[in-house]
Amino acid sequence: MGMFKYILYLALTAVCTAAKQPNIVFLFTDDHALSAISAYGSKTIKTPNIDRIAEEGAIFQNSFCTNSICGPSRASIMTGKHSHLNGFTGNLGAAFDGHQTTLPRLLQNAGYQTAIFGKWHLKSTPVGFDRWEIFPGQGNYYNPDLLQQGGGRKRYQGYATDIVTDLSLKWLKEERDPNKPFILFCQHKAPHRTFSPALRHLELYDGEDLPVPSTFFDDYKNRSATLAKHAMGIAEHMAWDYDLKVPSPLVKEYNLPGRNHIKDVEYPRMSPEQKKAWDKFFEPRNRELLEQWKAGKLTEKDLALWRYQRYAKNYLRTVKSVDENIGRVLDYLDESNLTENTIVIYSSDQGFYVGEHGWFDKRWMFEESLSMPFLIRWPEHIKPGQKHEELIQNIDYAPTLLSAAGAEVPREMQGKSLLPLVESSSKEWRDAIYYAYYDHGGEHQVPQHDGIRTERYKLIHFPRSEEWNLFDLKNDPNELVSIHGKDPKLLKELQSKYDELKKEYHVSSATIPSSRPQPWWKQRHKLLNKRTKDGSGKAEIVFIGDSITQAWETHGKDTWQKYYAPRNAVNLGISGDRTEHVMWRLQNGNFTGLTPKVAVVMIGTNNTGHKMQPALETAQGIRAILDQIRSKSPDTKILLLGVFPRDASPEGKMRKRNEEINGLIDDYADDKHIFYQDISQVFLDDKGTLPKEIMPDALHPRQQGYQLWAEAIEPTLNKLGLSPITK
Ligand code: SGN
Ligand code: CA
Repeated sequence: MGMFKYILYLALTAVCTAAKQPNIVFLFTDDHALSAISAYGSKTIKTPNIDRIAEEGAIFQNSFCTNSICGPSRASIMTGKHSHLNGFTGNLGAAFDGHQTTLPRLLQNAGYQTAIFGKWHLKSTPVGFDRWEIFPGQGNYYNPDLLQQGGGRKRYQGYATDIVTDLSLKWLKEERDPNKPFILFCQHKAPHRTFSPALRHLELYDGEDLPVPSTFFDDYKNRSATLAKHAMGIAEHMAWDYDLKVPSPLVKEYNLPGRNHIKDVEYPRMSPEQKKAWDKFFEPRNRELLEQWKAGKLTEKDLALWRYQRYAKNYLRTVKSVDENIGRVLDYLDESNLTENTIVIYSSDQGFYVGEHGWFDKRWMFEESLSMPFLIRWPEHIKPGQKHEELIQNIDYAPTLLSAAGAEVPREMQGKSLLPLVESSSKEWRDAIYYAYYDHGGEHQVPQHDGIRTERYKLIHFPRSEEWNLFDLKNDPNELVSIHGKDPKLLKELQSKYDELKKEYHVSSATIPSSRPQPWWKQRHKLLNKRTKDGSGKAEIVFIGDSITQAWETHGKDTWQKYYAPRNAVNLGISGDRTEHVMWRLQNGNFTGLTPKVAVVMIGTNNTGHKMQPALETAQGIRAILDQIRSKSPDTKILLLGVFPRDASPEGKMRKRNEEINGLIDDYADDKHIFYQDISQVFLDDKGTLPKEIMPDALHPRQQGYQLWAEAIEPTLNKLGLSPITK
């Protein structure tokens, strides 16, 4: 081949390779601890199929979640953003807004077919998937129901992990278009609570004792006082029947001490044959325990250890089914010649405690639950056998996959592509990650906290008890002694890193849903919930905001009567609210069931007035509110108003800050769902001053101000579908 031809050949291969988008198989589980994967050095289980992904690709030893709980972790994966920006801060909050910028939607735009099977758990209907079939909520292990794309649900006979794999393989083999690249999210329930194994794995570990973690009898000393208040102890908080498979009647009959407050939900779903096999295994083993207890042979400590063994074995048995099913998917890729150009990832929404600190569950920022497994294989691009130490996070997944697909990574995504690490062993990387948990209290009594982890240290802040904890992971890998008081210099250093990261990720109070403590506020929130309920199906227009909105009830009353009462309008304003309070209200009933044609949003001036919050933070709070309304009522058109002017003089600091906010939020208009209007001018005189007759305190409009407001937005409301008011 001549030189010219050779260069042409090289160029053509480059073009062809670049154009060949990889397929993606995202294998995902719920609550899978690193301690239960042999590639991560498990002492208790062999997971040859998961390990195979690491052997033929790369494994990340320092892989973490943004927020150690199900929905939030999944939302971070979908959006490439931390919880406070994607709006899904906790399982207890609002549904995920799938209309924001997400990985599946962007991949669809890049020509991909997208499918998801199994656990979704983001409350809203999946957006951006050509094909989906998902568990309602947490889903079940035995004979599970799956929500159907066309509506309704379907019950499958069998074990969930097998069924989710069957559906995934069926889609790969028979349903997708073989000429297009695809992403498949194959998402299992296992090994989540209630830790119910497949029948074929019941005998695994039978008659053996698993090693007990060295921290099993943790005394919770030398760390935050909140630790001892947990409700996730294997000994104290697991239920005999529900978690440990010792049926309630037996517990009562033998007077077994310990919680027995919930009944197993899986057993009643089983077929007679399944029940028979289940009982055949558990009954004699339960009897043995009960007889020993009756004979006075067991101490409390013995019972705690028995509970640990029963729990850990069942947990690991469910992992066994995951590993086998991953083997099935890898085999299929081999058989169909897809292996070379398919990215395979194995990960789980967070880690888990399998006895460490005496616990089950997750949430705390300790290593066991902060960690996420992350293994990636892509034979065409990733040299096999790589072990990585970089600090990675679930916000990195979307940028990684988008880059691999040749799609642009939107600037709003906060993660970074991992491809430079695995393809070219780049050394440029972050030196710390930020973590935040928001579901304060709740089922397992874990307090709100956030913090950072560097290669060697972990700093945790507990805002409600105003405590700091600091761990040296090198000398204290089990995180048993906080050294925050012993090394003030180090504490300070890490605190400034913490501040730096919070700034970098735009963590601010403005986007974190918060309630207010005053009784009158709670009272009014309840009243607004009632208005919401009364207005559902009737209200054509809803106003959301702070005191300026609330005062439609006083100064604006006459105008309201004329313009909005005939449209069954609902006023959702509360005096003194900032963006974070409105978010909390929206998550707690203040919009549920409302489907107005238009929602008018005007909020943010208290973020300025109370704390001179940076404009970008307030704007992000406003964005989060828009997302919430969108997810609650997708057909409602939102009229976002520029924050009203404050400070009499155009040179006023707060005036300028509000203008800065408006300069950011006008971008949120897509003129499809969100419309923006700045009516500031109608309040100002020709010098830009706020006249006293209109806003005597240079913040709250008087009667005339409300009339001007209504007149200014009326044409817009008409354009958005409200019939003109008959005067
Ligand atoms: C359920 C579990 C909890 C678990 C949460 C969150 N209780 O509420 O033990 O912490 O899910 O898990 S259960 O009685 O319903 O099993 S998550 O994985 O969805 O975040
Ligand atoms: Ca989970």
